[in-house]
Amino acid sequence: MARGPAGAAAVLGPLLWGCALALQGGMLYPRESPSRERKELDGLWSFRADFSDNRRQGFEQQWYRTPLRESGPTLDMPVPSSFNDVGQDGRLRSFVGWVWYEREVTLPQRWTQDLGTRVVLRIGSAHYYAIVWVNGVHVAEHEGGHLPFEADVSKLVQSGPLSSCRITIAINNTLTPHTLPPGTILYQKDTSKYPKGYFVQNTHFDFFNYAGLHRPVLLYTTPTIYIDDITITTGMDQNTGLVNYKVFVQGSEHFQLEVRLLDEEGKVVAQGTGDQGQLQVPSAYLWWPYLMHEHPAYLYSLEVRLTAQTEAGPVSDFYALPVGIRTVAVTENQFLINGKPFYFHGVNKHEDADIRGKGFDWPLLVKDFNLLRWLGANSFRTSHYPYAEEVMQLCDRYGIVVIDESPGVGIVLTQSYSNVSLQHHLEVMEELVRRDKNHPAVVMWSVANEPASYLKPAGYYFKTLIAHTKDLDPSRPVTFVTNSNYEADLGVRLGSPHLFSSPLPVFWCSPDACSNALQGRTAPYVDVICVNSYYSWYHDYGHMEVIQLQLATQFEKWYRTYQKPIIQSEYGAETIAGFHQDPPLMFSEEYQKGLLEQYHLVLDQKRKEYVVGELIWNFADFMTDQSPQRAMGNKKGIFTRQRQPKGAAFLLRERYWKLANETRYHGSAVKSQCVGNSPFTF
Ligand code: BDP
Repeated sequence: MARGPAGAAAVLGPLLWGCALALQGGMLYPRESPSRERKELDGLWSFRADFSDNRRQGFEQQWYRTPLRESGPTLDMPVPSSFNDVGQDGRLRSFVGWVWYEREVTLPQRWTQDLGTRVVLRIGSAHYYAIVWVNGVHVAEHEGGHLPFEADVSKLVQSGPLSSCRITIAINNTLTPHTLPPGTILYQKDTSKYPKGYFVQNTHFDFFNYAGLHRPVLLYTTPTIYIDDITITTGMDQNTGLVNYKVFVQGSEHFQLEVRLLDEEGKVVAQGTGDQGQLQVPSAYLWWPYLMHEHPAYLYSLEVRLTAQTEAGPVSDFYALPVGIRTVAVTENQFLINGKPFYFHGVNKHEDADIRGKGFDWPLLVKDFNLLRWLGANSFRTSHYPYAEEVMQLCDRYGIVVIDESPGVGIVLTQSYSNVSLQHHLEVMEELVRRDKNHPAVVMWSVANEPASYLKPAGYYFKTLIAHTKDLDPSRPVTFVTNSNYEADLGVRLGSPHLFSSPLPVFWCSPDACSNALQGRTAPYVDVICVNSYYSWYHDYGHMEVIQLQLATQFEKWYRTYQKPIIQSEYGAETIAGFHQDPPLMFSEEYQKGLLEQYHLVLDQKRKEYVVGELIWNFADFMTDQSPQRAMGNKKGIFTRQRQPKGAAFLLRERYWKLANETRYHGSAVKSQCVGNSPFTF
């Protein structure tokens, strides 16, 4: 959440600023339109890590006041990228504390002179805590490394003769028990073993804590009276598609709004006026997942035009939002998309690659989507944090279904269940839902991965978190991913009734589920049980013969207790590409394949009953902290970190295409997707 001025004192201490819930304003993706321009700030920035003992030198010397090069030496740092792996200095790879980024930008004259123009700085992600100055003036702070934040910098860039501005961003990657994900700083005080002041960052999750400006940074404009947010929900009434819209405007209370829905050919199929309403689309094309229909991922475009009169004359703002018409519903044993059973055959991913770490990269992204489609994968989970907005946009375009996960990974310490942590987690869900609510590809929210849900405070924590997420978005089911024993888990169990309330129609719950909830009979914390297990990997090492029994028991126990659909949300085996051993031994490609096959035998039985999905761990090998368990990272990928297939990728490909053929609802050919933007029609 973007915050007002706060002490920059949080260096390695806890980052705990209280903040009232309920976000101010929207976070629409910055798209060009006849009224909006963009200026990308990707490329080389000046960079310095603050290696001073207390990591506070940058604040003490106010590095933001003058160009960074004047306060000491700087490095060239690519944006977007993690800073860790691009250099040759080992200290930077494992650096913990504040780093400083700076960029000088030349602005178009109109932006600095036209007072009817609003200039906004948007940072796609800065991991983990960021403070931003423009021309030395504090403009924003944000906690959380995986969601965008903005600052209106109009006044600053329009206040003087300058046609350039200097953007300084200080970023701290320290994780504490109250950050998401949580972590702890361990100070080593034994001076016979460690130098004075020695500390390390410990985490409770299994991926490297890459840091920096991971996603695009840009400036964009809107008029001063502007479309601030749009919320869409969709439904079907027989063959008629329903698009419920709500438009939020800032800058004036006196304005007119017109909306038009265009099909892929650019034809207007429905229109309306006012800030909310329902558009009806006769014989609508539905948004179908990849491989479920011959024309998957049909996207309409919702064009919104705002007009207002000001003393300076008329003002218009335009925004076009891709819209997929689809429904999501959950029954006792099925996950339904557009009323048809959907089976998740997909992957878990990470934002991770050589050199750039978690830095956004178009070639990598397109390669990953080509691999997903080659594999016949119809879905993935954004394990274990929200991915870049551009990733979500490609999912919409290609029909790849998403379980959208928060950075709630590694919640295992009692302190991480405190009110401070819960409040921050609630805010993160607000930011996530605000950003991703309009993506048809997103069919479920996951609030966490493998928390210590057997701890006492977990029940209240997850009940509150899930109820809040449902309040934010009553149109999608909510889950969290568990690896607990079904009896010990306090987060998944049945709880007190939660009534679904929304100004817009509720589409996701089946009539029975809704009426049960309304009668107060059952109101589960989660709507779908997502369970991770690593049989014959983290225990019973090497004994693949136990998998079938253990997996069947796992499914039966969960299902008989809760009568909810189940997704096998992780399973897999560490595999070093090129290691071969037959009969299979752990770490060989043969072992990975053998283990998957054992899982598949049980999945094939249970998917006829209540299992609604299987997501392999992991799509690709990825970097982790160093430990004796990890040989240069986690190697459970079916692709290497360089995206080359291991043997298991071919096995999975065969399976996924077979599953797709069995579960396809309509047609066979997959239409290639047009990914261009159509011109505005207003
Ligand atoms: C699971 C975690 C995942 C790990 C995986 C593993 O959810 O983040 O990477 O185990 O150990 O429990 O490979």
